[in-house]
Amino acid sequence: MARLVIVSNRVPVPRPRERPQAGGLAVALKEALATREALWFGWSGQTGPRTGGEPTIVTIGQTTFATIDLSAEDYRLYYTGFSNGMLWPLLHYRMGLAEFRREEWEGYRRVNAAFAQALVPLLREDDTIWVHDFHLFPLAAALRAAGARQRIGFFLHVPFPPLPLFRALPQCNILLRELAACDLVGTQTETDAANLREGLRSAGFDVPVRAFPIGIDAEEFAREAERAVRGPEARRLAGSLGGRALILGVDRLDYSKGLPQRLRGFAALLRRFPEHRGRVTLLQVAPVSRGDVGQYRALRRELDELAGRINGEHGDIDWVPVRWMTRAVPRATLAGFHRLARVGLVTPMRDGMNLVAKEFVAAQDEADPGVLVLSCFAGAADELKGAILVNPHDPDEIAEGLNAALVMPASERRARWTADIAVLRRNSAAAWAEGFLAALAEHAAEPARAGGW
Ligand code: ADQ
Repeated sequence: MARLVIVSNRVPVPRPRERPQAGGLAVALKEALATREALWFGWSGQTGPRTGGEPTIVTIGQTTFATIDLSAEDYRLYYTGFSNGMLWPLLHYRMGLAEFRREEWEGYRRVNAAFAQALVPLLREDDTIWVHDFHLFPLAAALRAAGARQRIGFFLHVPFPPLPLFRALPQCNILLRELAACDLVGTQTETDAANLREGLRSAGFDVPVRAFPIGIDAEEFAREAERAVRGPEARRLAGSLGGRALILGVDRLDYSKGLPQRLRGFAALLRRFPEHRGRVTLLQVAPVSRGDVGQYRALRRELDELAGRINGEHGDIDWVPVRWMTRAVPRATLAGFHRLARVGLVTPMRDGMNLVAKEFVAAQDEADPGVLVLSCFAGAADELKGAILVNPHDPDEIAEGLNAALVMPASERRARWTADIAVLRRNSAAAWAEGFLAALAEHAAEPARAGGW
C-alpha cells in the first residue's frame, strides 16, 4: 500500500511515557495510520528564530512525524491573525468578527510556502497526500509549485459559507485557485460541499467536492465511558448531584459554540418551566482556547458574568444551577460524565461537525439513555435524527428542547438513541478516512487530472 502523508497545522507527536494524545484528528485517523505506513507533517507548536528549516523527525511504529517551527512573527500573522482572526469567523458565517490585514494574508501564504518547501524533500513518488483544514488552503498549489506531482486531497473540518459571504475575503479567488490544485476536496456536509463547489466554479475551477462526514470510534468511546463512569471523578460528580438530572455541555471556549445563548436557554428553562427548579444542574466544561485572541477573552468575561447572574437569580442555599468550568478535563473523564448526563446540550451557532454530540450518544447506557439537544447548525444534525434539534439563536427554543428532553419517557429515549447509535457505528472514523482515501484514489486516476495542476 502506498504511503499516506498527512499534513495538518499541528502534529500530535506522541511524547515518551505519556498516553497517546486523545481527541482531534489523531483519534479520527487512528485506524488509517494503523494499517499503512505514514508521514505526518506540520507545525511543531513551538516558535523559534525562523519559520521552516530542517524538520524534526520522530518515528513511532509505522508513522513518522516531521515538524517545523514557526517564527514568532509568522505565528502571529499566519496562526493568530489570518487563520484564527479572519478565516475562522468568516467560515463560521461570522463576518462581523472577521478582521482582515494584508500583512497577515501574506504571512499565511508565506507559511504555506514554507510548509511545501520543507515537505517536498521528504516525499516519495507514489505517496498520497492528505491536507487538513483551513490553515492550509494554499498548500496544494504551493506543493505543485515546489514540484510535487503526487495525488493531493484536502479535507475542510469547518463549514464553508455561501459564496456572497466568502467574497468578503479580499483574496477569495486566489485562495480558491490554490485549493483547486487538489485532486479532491472533502467537506463535512452536503451544504458545505455545495457552497464550496459554487465558490470554485465561480472562480473557474471544477475540482470534485464531496461530503465525507467525519465519524468517531463509537465502540471505543462507549468502553471508555463505561470504565470512566465507575471512576473517582464520575462518582464524585454523581454524588454531588443529589439525584438531580445532569445537563452537560462540553466545548472549547469558542464563540462558534453558542455558549452565552446556551446559558440564556438554560435560564429560560428555569423561568418558563419552574417544575425543573432545584431538580436539574447544568455542568458546562469549556477550557480556554486561543486566549491570545481578544474576542476570546471578552467571551470568557461574558460567560463568567452570565453564569454568576443565573446562579444569583435562580440558585438556592442548597442548589447551584450552573456549574461553570474553564479548566480542562481529560477526555476519558468526560466520557464518564456523558454517561451520567440525562441531557447532552450541544448548541453551536455553526459547526463543521461537532464530535462532542457524537461522543455523547456513544457514551449512553442503552438501557437508560440520555437525550441529545442539538443545534440545527451543527454538521452532526444531518446524521443524528434522534436528537431534539433547536435553533441556537433562540433561548426559548433551547428551553423547550431541554424540557422535552427532561420529560421524555424511557421508551422514546431508547428509540431515538437506537437510531442514532446505528448511524454512528456505520459512519465510523475508520469509514470516514477509508472513504475519503478511496475517493481520492479514484479521482486522481481520472485522465483529465492525472497530468497534475
Ligand atoms: P472542534 O471545534 O475542536 O473541531 P469538536 O468536534 O466538538 O470541535 O471536538 C473535537 C474533539 O475535541 C472531540 O473529540 C471532543 O471530545 C474534544 N473536546 C471538545 N471540547 C473539549 C473539552 N472541553 N475537553 C476535552 N476535550 C474536548 C473541529 C471542527 C468541528 C469538527 C472537528 C472534527 O470545528 O466541527 O467536528 O474539527 O472534524
